[in-house]
Amino acid sequence: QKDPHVWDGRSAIVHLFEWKFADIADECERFLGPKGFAGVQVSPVHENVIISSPFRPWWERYQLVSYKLVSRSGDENAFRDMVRRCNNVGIRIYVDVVLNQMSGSWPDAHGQGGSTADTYNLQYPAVPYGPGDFHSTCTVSNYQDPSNVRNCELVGLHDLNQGSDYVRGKMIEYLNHLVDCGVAGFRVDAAKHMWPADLQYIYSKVNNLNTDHGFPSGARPFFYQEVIDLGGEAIHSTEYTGFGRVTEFKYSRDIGDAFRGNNAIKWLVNFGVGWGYIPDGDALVFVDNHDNQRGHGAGGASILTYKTSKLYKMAVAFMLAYPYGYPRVMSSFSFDNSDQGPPQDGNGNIISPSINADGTCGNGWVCEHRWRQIFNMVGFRNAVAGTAVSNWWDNGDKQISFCRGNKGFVAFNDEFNNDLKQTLQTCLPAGDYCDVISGSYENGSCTGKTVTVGSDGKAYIEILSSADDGVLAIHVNSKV
Ligand code: LAG
Ligand code: CA
Repeated sequence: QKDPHVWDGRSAIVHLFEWKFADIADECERFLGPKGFAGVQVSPVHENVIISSPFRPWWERYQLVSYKLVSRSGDENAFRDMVRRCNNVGIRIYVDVVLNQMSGSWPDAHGQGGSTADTYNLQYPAVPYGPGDFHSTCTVSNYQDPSNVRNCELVGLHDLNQGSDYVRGKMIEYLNHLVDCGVAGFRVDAAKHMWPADLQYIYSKVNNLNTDHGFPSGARPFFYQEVIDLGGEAIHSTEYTGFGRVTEFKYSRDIGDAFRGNNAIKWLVNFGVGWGYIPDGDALVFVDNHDNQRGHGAGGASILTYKTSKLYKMAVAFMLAYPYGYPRVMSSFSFDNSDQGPPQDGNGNIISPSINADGTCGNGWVCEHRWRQIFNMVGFRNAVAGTAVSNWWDNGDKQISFCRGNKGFVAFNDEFNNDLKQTLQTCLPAGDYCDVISGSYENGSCTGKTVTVGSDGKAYIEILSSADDGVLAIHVNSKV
Protein backbone atom coordinates (compact mmCIF):
# COMPACT_ATOMS: atom_id res chain seq x y z
CA GLN A 1 0.00 0.00 0.00
CA LYS A 2 3.03 2.18 -0.62
CA ASP A 3 2.84 1.87 -4.43
CA PRO A 4 1.01 4.77 -6.11
CA HIS A 5 0.14 2.60 -9.15
CA VAL A 6 1.10 5.21 -11.69
CA TRP A 7 1.70 4.77 -15.41
CA ASP A 8 5.22 3.83 -16.51
CA GLY A 9 7.52 6.79 -16.96
CA ARG A 10 5.58 9.05 -14.59
CA SER A 11 6.70 9.99 -11.12
CA ALA A 12 5.13 13.04 -9.46
CA ILE A 13 1.68 14.01 -8.23
CA VAL A 14 0.12 17.45 -7.85
CA HIS A 15 -2.37 18.66 -5.24
CA LEU A 16 -5.01 20.67 -7.10
CA PHE A 17 -6.20 22.29 -3.90
CA GLU A 18 -9.94 23.09 -3.96
CA TRP A 19 -10.29 22.57 -7.70
CA LYS A 20 -13.65 21.51 -9.08
CA PHE A 21 -13.82 18.01 -10.53
CA ALA A 22 -14.82 19.19 -14.01
CA ASP A 23 -11.78 21.51 -14.10
CA ILE A 24 -9.48 18.72 -12.91
CA ALA A 25 -10.77 16.46 -15.69
CA ASP A 26 -9.98 19.17 -18.25
CA GLU A 27 -6.57 19.73 -16.69
CA CYS A 28 -5.72 16.02 -16.88
CA GLU A 29 -6.47 15.97 -20.58
CA ARG A 30 -5.05 19.31 -21.68
CA PHE A 31 -2.00 19.63 -19.40
CA LEU A 32 -1.13 17.00 -16.80
CA GLY A 33 -1.22 14.00 -19.14
CA PRO A 34 0.84 15.67 -21.88
CA LYS A 35 3.39 17.03 -19.38
CA GLY A 36 3.97 13.64 -17.75
CA PHE A 37 2.45 14.12 -14.32
CA ALA A 38 1.44 10.89 -12.60
CA GLY A 39 -1.54 11.84 -10.46
CA VAL A 40 -3.65 14.41 -8.66
CA GLN A 41 -4.50 14.75 -4.98
CA VAL A 42 -7.99 16.18 -4.78
CA SER A 43 -9.41 18.06 -1.80
CA PRO A 44 -11.86 16.12 0.40
CA VAL A 45 -14.81 14.83 -1.64
CA HIS A 46 -17.30 14.05 1.15
CA GLU A 47 -20.16 16.33 2.16
CA ASN A 48 -18.91 18.98 4.59
CA VAL A 49 -20.54 21.58 6.83
CA ILE A 50 -21.15 24.81 4.93
CA ILE A 51 -19.48 27.47 7.08
CA SER A 52 -20.64 31.04 6.64
CA SER A 53 -18.57 32.77 9.31
CA PRO A 54 -15.83 33.18 8.26
CA PHE A 55 -17.33 32.98 4.79
CA ARG A 56 -16.62 29.59 3.20
CA PRO A 57 -13.04 29.05 4.47
CA TRP A 58 -10.92 26.33 2.82
CA TRP A 59 -10.95 24.37 6.07
CA GLU A 60 -14.68 23.73 6.00
CA ARG A 61 -13.86 20.69 3.90
CA TYR A 62 -12.31 19.04 6.96
CA GLN A 63 -15.65 19.15 8.80
CA LEU A 64 -17.92 16.30 7.74
CA VAL A 65 -21.69 15.89 7.76
CA SER A 66 -21.78 12.69 5.71
CA TYR A 67 -19.80 10.42 3.39
CA LYS A 68 -21.90 11.39 0.38
CA LEU A 69 -19.79 12.50 -2.55
CA VAL A 70 -21.01 16.03 -2.82
CA SER A 71 -19.06 19.23 -2.19
CA ARG A 72 -18.17 22.52 -3.79
CA SER A 73 -15.94 20.55 -6.16
CA GLY A 74 -18.92 18.65 -7.56
CA ASP A 75 -21.24 15.70 -7.05
CA GLU A 76 -20.72 11.99 -7.51
CA ASN A 77 -21.39 12.09 -11.24
CA ALA A 78 -18.80 14.81 -11.71
CA PHE A 79 -16.37 12.87 -9.53
CA ARG A 80 -16.81 9.63 -11.47
CA ASP A 81 -16.47 11.45 -14.78
CA MET A 82 -13.24 13.11 -13.62
CA VAL A 83 -11.67 9.87 -12.39
CA ARG A 84 -12.43 8.11 -15.66
CA ARG A 85 -11.16 10.93 -17.86
CA CYS A 86 -7.98 11.34 -15.81
CA ASN A 87 -7.25 7.60 -15.70
CA ASN A 88 -7.68 7.49 -19.48
CA VAL A 89 -4.78 9.91 -19.95
CA GLY A 90 -2.52 8.35 -17.32
CA ILE A 91 -3.38 10.56 -14.36
CA ARG A 92 -4.25 8.78 -11.12
CA ILE A 93 -6.59 10.28 -8.53
CA TYR A 94 -5.83 10.27 -4.79
CA VAL A 95 -8.55 11.46 -2.43
CA ASP A 96 -7.89 13.35 0.80
CA VAL A 97 -9.96 11.31 3.28
CA VAL A 98 -10.90 12.52 6.73
CA LEU A 99 -11.36 9.58 9.07
CA ASN A 100 -10.37 11.13 12.39
CA GLN A 101 -13.40 13.30 12.94
CA MET A 102 -16.75 14.65 11.86
CA SER A 103 -17.29 18.40 12.37
CA GLY A 104 -16.93 20.85 15.20
CA SER A 105 -20.06 22.27 16.84
CA TRP A 106 -22.05 24.58 14.55
CA PRO A 107 -25.66 25.74 14.75
CA ASP A 108 -27.90 24.44 11.93
CA ALA A 109 -25.11 22.39 10.40
CA HIS A 110 -25.87 21.29 6.88
CA GLY A 111 -23.97 20.31 3.76
CA GLN A 112 -24.05 20.75 0.01
CA GLY A 113 -26.16 17.61 -0.45
CA GLY A 114 -28.81 18.79 2.01
CA SER A 115 -27.74 16.51 4.89
CA THR A 116 -28.09 18.01 8.33
CA ALA A 117 -26.49 17.28 11.69
CA ASP A 118 -27.08 18.13 15.33
CA THR A 119 -23.40 18.65 15.95
CA TYR A 120 -23.78 19.67 19.59
CA ASN A 121 -25.35 16.28 20.33
CA LEU A 122 -23.11 14.27 18.01
CA GLN A 123 -25.99 13.29 15.74
CA TYR A 124 -25.06 12.81 12.10
CA PRO A 125 -28.13 11.03 10.67
CA ALA A 126 -26.88 10.98 7.08
CA VAL A 127 -24.15 8.44 8.00
CA PRO A 128 -25.69 7.64 10.55
CA TYR A 129 -23.42 8.30 13.55
CA GLY A 130 -24.62 9.01 17.08
CA PRO A 131 -22.96 9.83 20.41
CA GLY A 132 -21.83 6.22 20.95
CA ASP A 133 -19.57 6.40 17.90
CA PHE A 134 -17.33 9.13 19.27
CA HIS A 135 -14.54 9.45 21.80
CA SER A 136 -15.08 11.85 24.68
CA THR A 137 -14.96 15.61 24.14
CA CYS A 138 -11.64 16.13 25.89
CA THR A 139 -9.22 18.41 24.00
CA VAL A 140 -6.00 17.39 22.28
CA SER A 141 -3.49 19.31 24.37
CA ASN A 142 -0.60 17.05 25.30
CA TYR A 143 1.60 15.78 22.50
CA GLN A 144 3.60 13.73 24.99
CA ASP A 145 0.54 11.55 25.60
CA PRO A 146 -0.56 9.32 22.69
CA SER A 147 -3.98 8.66 24.26
CA ASN A 148 -4.69 12.35 24.53
CA VAL A 149 -3.58 12.95 20.93
CA ARG A 150 -5.69 10.09 19.58
CA ASN A 151 -8.75 9.94 21.82
CA CYS A 152 -9.51 13.63 22.29
CA GLU A 153 -10.83 16.33 19.97
CA LEU A 154 -8.40 18.08 17.64
CA VAL A 155 -9.35 21.78 17.57
CA GLY A 156 -12.88 20.92 18.72
CA LEU A 157 -13.59 18.44 15.92
CA HIS A 158 -15.79 15.58 17.14
CA ASP A 159 -13.51 12.59 17.39
CA LEU A 160 -14.64 9.27 15.96
CA ASN A 161 -13.81 5.96 17.61
CA GLN A 162 -12.10 3.91 14.92
CA GLY A 163 -11.87 1.04 17.40
CA SER A 164 -15.59 0.36 16.96
CA ASP A 165 -16.69 -2.22 14.39
CA TYR A 166 -19.56 -0.04 13.31
CA VAL A 167 -17.41 3.06 12.77
CA ARG A 168 -14.72 1.07 10.95
CA GLY A 169 -17.41 -0.48 8.79
CA LYS A 170 -18.67 2.94 7.69
CA MET A 171 -15.15 4.05 6.84
CA ILE A 172 -14.42 0.88 4.87
CA GLU A 173 -17.68 1.37 2.98
CA TYR A 174 -16.69 4.97 2.17
CA LEU A 175 -13.21 3.99 0.95
CA ASN A 176 -14.64 1.13 -1.10
CA HIS A 177 -17.07 3.50 -2.72
CA LEU A 178 -14.12 5.61 -3.85
CA VAL A 179 -12.20 2.55 -5.05
CA ASP A 180 -15.26 1.59 -7.06
CA CYS A 181 -15.12 5.05 -8.69
CA GLY A 182 -11.58 4.25 -9.87
CA VAL A 183 -9.29 6.14 -7.50
CA ALA A 184 -5.74 4.86 -6.96
CA GLY A 185 -5.42 5.75 -3.30
CA PHE A 186 -5.80 8.11 -0.42
CA ARG A 187 -4.16 10.86 1.60
CA VAL A 188 -5.23 10.17 5.15
CA ASP A 189 -5.80 13.41 7.03
CA ALA A 190 -4.75 13.64 10.69
CA ALA A 191 -3.44 10.06 10.80
CA LYS A 192 -1.39 10.89 13.88
CA HIS A 193 -4.68 11.38 15.70
CA MET A 194 -5.76 7.78 15.07
CA TRP A 195 -4.36 4.51 16.44
CA PRO A 196 -2.04 2.80 13.95
CA ALA A 197 -3.68 -0.60 14.54
CA ASP A 198 -7.12 0.81 13.72
CA LEU A 199 -5.87 2.33 10.47
CA GLN A 200 -4.04 -0.84 9.53
CA TYR A 201 -7.26 -2.80 10.03
CA ILE A 202 -9.32 -0.35 7.95
CA TYR A 203 -6.80 -0.31 5.09
CA SER A 204 -6.63 -4.09 5.06
CA LYS A 205 -10.37 -4.31 4.40
CA VAL A 206 -10.40 -1.93 1.45
CA ASN A 207 -10.92 -3.63 -1.90
CA ASN A 208 -8.28 -4.00 -4.57
CA LEU A 209 -8.20 -1.21 -7.14
CA ASN A 210 -10.84 -1.28 -9.85
CA THR A 211 -9.56 -3.21 -12.87
CA ASP A 212 -12.10 -1.40 -15.08
CA HIS A 213 -9.84 1.64 -14.67
CA GLY A 214 -6.69 -0.06 -15.90
CA PHE A 215 -5.27 -1.24 -12.59
CA PRO A 216 -3.73 -4.71 -12.55
CA SER A 217 -5.69 -7.31 -10.65
CA GLY A 218 -4.74 -7.57 -7.00
CA ALA A 219 -3.48 -3.95 -6.81
CA ARG A 220 -3.77 -2.57 -3.28
CA PRO A 221 -4.79 1.06 -2.83
CA PHE A 222 -2.01 3.57 -2.12
CA PHE A 223 -2.21 5.15 1.35
CA TYR A 224 -0.14 8.17 2.36
CA GLN A 225 -0.76 9.36 5.83
CA GLU A 226 -0.48 12.81 7.30
CA VAL A 227 1.67 12.31 10.38
CA ILE A 228 3.37 15.47 11.56
CA ASP A 229 6.55 14.29 13.26
CA LEU A 230 9.23 16.92 13.59
CA GLY A 231 10.65 15.07 16.59
CA GLY A 232 10.12 15.84 20.25
CA GLU A 233 6.67 14.22 20.52
CA ALA A 234 5.51 10.84 21.79
CA ILE A 235 4.17 9.72 18.41
CA HIS A 236 6.58 8.77 15.62
CA SER A 237 5.99 8.45 11.88
CA THR A 238 7.49 4.98 11.95
CA GLU A 239 4.41 3.72 13.79
CA TYR A 240 2.58 4.17 10.48
CA THR A 241 5.12 3.09 7.86
CA GLY A 242 4.31 -0.61 8.14
CA PHE A 243 1.15 -0.18 6.07
CA GLY A 244 1.47 2.98 4.01
CA ARG A 245 3.65 5.97 3.27
CA VAL A 246 3.89 8.96 5.57
CA THR A 247 4.20 12.66 4.76
CA GLU A 248 7.76 13.62 5.78
CA PHE A 249 7.31 17.05 7.36
CA LYS A 250 10.98 17.34 8.29
CA TYR A 251 11.72 17.41 4.58
CA SER A 252 9.33 20.32 4.00
CA ARG A 253 10.80 22.33 6.87
CA ASP A 254 14.44 21.56 6.10
CA ILE A 255 14.33 22.17 2.36
CA GLY A 256 12.79 25.55 3.13
CA ASP A 257 15.54 26.39 5.60
CA ALA A 258 18.19 25.27 3.14
CA PHE A 259 17.05 27.35 0.15
CA ARG A 260 16.26 30.32 2.38
CA GLY A 261 19.98 30.27 3.09
CA ASN A 262 19.68 29.37 6.76
CA ASN A 263 21.62 26.18 6.09
CA ALA A 264 24.00 25.97 3.12
CA ILE A 265 22.64 23.76 0.33
CA LYS A 266 25.92 21.83 0.15
CA TRP A 267 24.51 19.88 3.09
CA LEU A 268 21.77 18.49 0.85
CA VAL A 269 24.35 15.98 -0.45
CA ASN A 270 22.73 13.28 1.67
CA PHE A 271 19.23 14.73 1.94
CA GLY A 272 16.72 12.15 3.10
CA VAL A 273 17.71 9.17 5.21
CA GLY A 274 21.06 10.85 5.86
CA TRP A 275 19.14 13.57 7.67
CA GLY A 276 17.35 11.09 9.90
CA TYR A 277 14.21 10.83 7.78
CA ILE A 278 12.11 7.72 7.21
CA PRO A 279 13.25 5.33 4.44
CA ASP A 280 12.93 6.49 0.83
CA GLY A 281 10.11 4.07 0.01
CA ASP A 282 8.08 5.19 3.03
CA ALA A 283 8.14 8.92 2.38
CA LEU A 284 5.78 11.28 0.59
CA VAL A 285 7.67 14.55 0.17
CA PHE A 286 6.69 18.15 -0.55
CA VAL A 287 8.06 21.66 -0.28
CA ASP A 288 4.78 23.04 1.09
CA ASN A 289 1.25 21.74 1.56
CA HIS A 290 -2.14 23.41 1.85
CA ASP A 291 -1.69 23.76 5.61
CA ASN A 292 1.86 24.90 6.09
CA GLN A 293 1.82 27.32 3.15
CA ARG A 294 -0.57 29.40 5.29
CA GLY A 295 0.89 28.88 8.76
CA HIS A 296 -1.28 25.88 9.71
CA GLY A 297 0.18 22.42 10.19
CA ALA A 298 3.91 22.42 10.82
CA GLY A 299 7.09 24.10 9.72
CA GLY A 300 6.29 27.73 10.47
CA ALA A 301 8.51 30.38 8.93
CA SER A 302 10.82 27.82 7.33
CA ILE A 303 8.28 26.89 4.69
CA LEU A 304 8.73 28.23 1.16
CA THR A 305 5.64 28.99 -0.93
CA TYR A 306 4.66 30.62 -4.21
CA LYS A 307 4.98 33.95 -2.38
CA THR A 308 8.78 33.60 -2.35
CA SER A 309 8.86 32.40 -5.90
CA LYS A 310 12.53 32.29 -6.83
CA LEU A 311 13.57 30.24 -3.80
CA TYR A 312 10.39 28.20 -4.05
CA LYS A 313 11.10 27.14 -7.63
CA MET A 314 14.63 26.16 -6.61
CA ALA A 315 13.37 24.00 -3.75
CA VAL A 316 10.75 22.31 -5.95
CA ALA A 317 13.38 21.74 -8.64
CA PHE A 318 15.64 20.12 -6.05
CA MET A 319 12.81 17.92 -4.82
CA LEU A 320 12.12 16.74 -8.36
CA ALA A 321 15.80 16.29 -9.24
CA TYR A 322 16.93 14.44 -6.15
CA PRO A 323 15.80 10.85 -5.56
CA TYR A 324 14.17 10.66 -2.15
CA GLY A 325 10.52 9.92 -1.43
CA TYR A 326 7.50 10.26 -3.67
CA PRO A 327 7.09 13.95 -4.57
CA ARG A 328 3.90 15.99 -4.41
CA VAL A 329 3.77 19.38 -6.08
CA MET A 330 1.47 21.98 -4.49
CA SER A 331 -0.93 23.96 -6.67
CA SER A 332 -2.53 26.87 -4.83
CA PHE A 333 -5.00 29.68 -5.08
CA SER A 334 -3.62 33.04 -4.01
CA PHE A 335 -4.54 34.18 -0.50
CA ASP A 336 -4.00 37.06 1.88
CA ASN A 337 -5.31 35.55 5.08
CA SER A 338 -5.11 32.03 6.38
CA ASP A 339 -8.87 31.33 6.46
CA GLN A 340 -9.62 32.50 2.94
CA GLY A 341 -11.30 29.95 0.70
CA PRO A 342 -10.73 29.43 -3.02
CA PRO A 343 -11.78 31.98 -5.65
CA GLN A 344 -15.55 32.05 -5.26
CA ASP A 345 -18.60 34.13 -6.07
CA GLY A 346 -20.97 35.70 -3.52
CA ASN A 347 -22.93 32.45 -3.27
CA GLY A 348 -19.82 30.45 -2.46
CA ASN A 349 -19.55 28.77 -5.86
CA ILE A 350 -15.93 28.10 -6.74
CA ILE A 351 -14.76 30.08 -9.78
CA SER A 352 -12.84 27.99 -12.31
CA PRO A 353 -9.26 28.87 -13.16
CA SER A 354 -8.83 30.66 -16.47
CA ILE A 355 -5.84 29.80 -18.64
CA ASN A 356 -3.77 32.69 -19.97
CA ALA A 357 -2.10 32.74 -23.38
CA ASP A 358 1.27 31.88 -21.80
CA GLY A 359 -0.19 28.82 -20.07
CA THR A 360 -0.38 30.30 -16.56
CA CYS A 361 -3.65 30.57 -14.61
CA GLY A 362 -5.91 33.50 -13.83
CA ASN A 363 -9.02 34.14 -11.73
CA GLY A 364 -7.03 33.97 -8.50
CA TRP A 365 -5.39 30.61 -9.10
CA VAL A 366 -1.60 30.36 -8.78
CA CYS A 367 -1.18 27.00 -10.56
CA GLU A 368 2.44 26.44 -9.58
CA HIS A 369 2.25 23.19 -11.57
CA ARG A 370 1.97 25.33 -14.71
CA TRP A 371 5.15 27.25 -13.96
CA ARG A 372 7.67 26.22 -16.60
CA GLN A 373 10.44 25.64 -14.05
CA ILE A 374 8.18 23.21 -12.19
CA PHE A 375 6.49 21.18 -14.94
CA ASN A 376 9.75 20.90 -16.86
CA MET A 377 11.37 19.40 -13.75
CA VAL A 378 8.60 16.80 -13.69
CA GLY A 379 9.81 15.95 -17.19
CA PHE A 380 13.39 15.85 -15.86
CA ARG A 381 12.36 13.47 -13.08
CA ASN A 382 10.66 11.16 -15.55
CA ALA A 383 13.71 11.24 -17.84
CA VAL A 384 16.20 10.28 -15.11
CA ALA A 385 14.06 7.66 -13.36
CA GLY A 386 16.03 4.73 -12.03
CA THR A 387 19.40 6.51 -11.93
CA ALA A 388 21.40 7.46 -8.85
CA VAL A 389 23.02 10.76 -7.91
CA SER A 390 26.64 10.98 -9.01
CA ASN A 391 29.39 13.58 -9.43
CA TRP A 392 28.07 15.82 -6.68
CA TRP A 393 29.92 19.13 -6.78
CA ASP A 394 29.67 22.06 -4.42
CA ASN A 395 31.67 25.21 -3.82
CA GLY A 396 31.75 24.51 -0.09
CA ASP A 397 28.68 26.68 0.45
CA LYS A 398 25.52 27.48 -1.50
CA GLN A 399 26.35 26.38 -5.03
CA ILE A 400 25.86 22.75 -6.00
CA SER A 401 25.48 20.48 -9.00
CA PHE A 402 24.99 16.78 -9.60
CA CYS A 403 24.29 14.19 -12.27
CA ARG A 404 21.54 11.60 -12.42
CA GLY A 405 23.35 8.73 -14.08
CA ASN A 406 24.12 9.76 -17.65
CA LYS A 407 20.59 11.05 -18.13
CA GLY A 408 20.38 14.39 -16.41
CA PHE A 409 22.37 17.20 -14.82
CA VAL A 410 21.25 20.02 -12.56
CA ALA A 411 22.99 22.98 -10.89
CA PHE A 412 21.82 25.46 -8.24
CA ASN A 413 23.14 28.85 -7.21
CA ASP A 414 21.61 29.81 -3.87
CA GLU A 415 24.11 32.57 -3.16
CA PHE A 416 22.54 35.97 -3.17
CA ASN A 417 25.66 37.88 -4.21
CA ASN A 418 27.90 35.43 -6.07
CA ASP A 419 27.53 34.16 -9.60
CA LEU A 420 28.07 30.52 -10.43
CA LYS A 421 30.56 30.28 -13.32
CA GLN A 422 32.15 26.86 -13.51
CA THR A 423 33.10 24.11 -15.90
CA LEU A 424 31.34 21.09 -14.43
CA GLN A 425 30.95 17.39 -15.10
CA THR A 426 27.44 16.81 -16.52
CA CYS A 427 27.83 13.07 -17.19
CA LEU A 428 25.82 13.54 -20.43
CA PRO A 429 26.89 12.43 -23.90
CA ALA A 430 28.49 15.23 -25.95
CA GLY A 431 26.07 17.62 -27.60
CA ASP A 432 23.93 20.70 -27.14
CA TYR A 433 21.21 20.60 -24.52
CA CYS A 434 18.33 22.90 -23.73
CA ASP A 435 18.19 24.24 -20.18
CA VAL A 436 14.59 23.45 -19.23
CA ILE A 437 14.54 26.12 -16.51
CA SER A 438 15.28 29.24 -18.57
CA GLY A 439 13.16 27.88 -21.42
CA SER A 440 11.61 24.78 -22.88
CA TYR A 441 12.58 22.31 -25.53
CA GLU A 442 9.72 22.48 -28.01
CA ASN A 443 9.40 21.10 -31.53
CA GLY A 444 13.13 20.57 -31.83
CA SER A 445 14.23 23.98 -30.63
CA CYS A 446 15.17 25.56 -27.33
CA THR A 447 13.51 28.72 -26.03
CA GLY A 448 16.07 29.09 -23.23
CA LYS A 449 19.82 28.80 -22.71
CA THR A 450 21.69 26.11 -24.62
CA VAL A 451 24.45 24.21 -22.82
CA THR A 452 27.25 22.59 -24.80
CA VAL A 453 28.59 19.34 -23.36
CA GLY A 454 32.02 18.27 -24.59
CA SER A 455 33.28 14.76 -25.32
CA ASP A 456 34.62 14.62 -21.75
CA GLY A 457 31.05 15.23 -20.40
CA LYS A 458 32.00 18.67 -19.11
CA ALA A 459 30.20 21.91 -19.80
CA TYR A 460 30.55 25.56 -18.86
CA ILE A 461 27.69 26.38 -16.51
CA GLU A 462 26.67 29.89 -15.59
CA ILE A 463 23.93 30.94 -13.15
CA LEU A 464 24.13 34.61 -12.27
CA SER A 465 22.90 35.59 -8.82
CA SER A 466 20.78 38.25 -10.53
CA ALA A 467 19.07 35.72 -12.84
CA ASP A 468 15.32 35.08 -12.63
CA ASP A 469 16.05 31.49 -11.69
CA GLY A 470 18.79 29.96 -9.57
CA VAL A 471 18.67 26.57 -11.29
CA LEU A 472 19.88 25.07 -14.56
CA ALA A 473 18.75 21.62 -15.72
CA ILE A 474 19.48 19.55 -18.81
CA HIS A 475 18.58 15.96 -19.61
CA VAL A 476 18.62 13.38 -22.39
CA ASN A 477 15.18 14.41 -23.63
CA SER A 478 16.23 18.06 -23.97
CA LYS A 479 19.05 17.40 -26.43
CA VAL A 480 18.82 20.01 -29.16
C1 LAG B 1 -4.64 18.29 10.37
N1 LAG B 1 -3.70 17.56 10.89
O1 LAG B 1 -3.80 16.51 11.57
C2 LAG B 1 -4.26 19.51 9.65
O2 LAG B 1 -2.89 19.78 9.82
C3 LAG B 1 -5.08 20.64 10.14
O3 LAG B 1 -4.72 21.81 9.45
C4 LAG B 1 -6.56 20.33 9.97
O4 LAG B 1 -7.28 21.45 10.46
C5 LAG B 1 -6.83 19.11 10.85
N2 LAG B 1 -5.94 18.04 10.51
C6 LAG B 1 -8.27 18.64 10.80
O5 LAG B 1 -8.58 18.01 9.61
C7 LAG B 1 -7.89 22.31 9.49
C8 LAG B 1 -7.54 23.76 9.81
C9 LAG B 1 -8.16 24.17 11.14
C10 LAG B 1 -9.64 23.96 11.08
C11 LAG B 1 -9.87 22.45 10.82
C12 LAG B 1 -11.33 22.08 10.75
O6 LAG B 1 -6.12 23.88 9.87
O7 LAG B 1 -7.92 25.59 11.32
O8 LAG B 1 -10.19 24.31 12.34
O9 LAG B 1 -9.29 22.09 9.54
O10 LAG B 1 -11.98 22.81 9.77
C13 LAG B 1 -11.30 25.23 12.27
C14 LAG B 1 -11.02 26.49 13.06
C15 LAG B 1 -10.86 26.16 14.55
C16 LAG B 1 -12.12 25.47 15.08
C17 LAG B 1 -12.35 24.20 14.23
C18 LAG B 1 -13.61 23.45 14.63
O11 LAG B 1 -9.84 27.10 12.56
O12 LAG B 1 -10.67 27.38 15.27
O13 LAG B 1 -11.95 25.06 16.42
O14 LAG B 1 -12.47 24.58 12.83
O15 LAG B 1 -14.76 24.13 14.21
CA1 CA C 1 -8.75 10.78 17.10
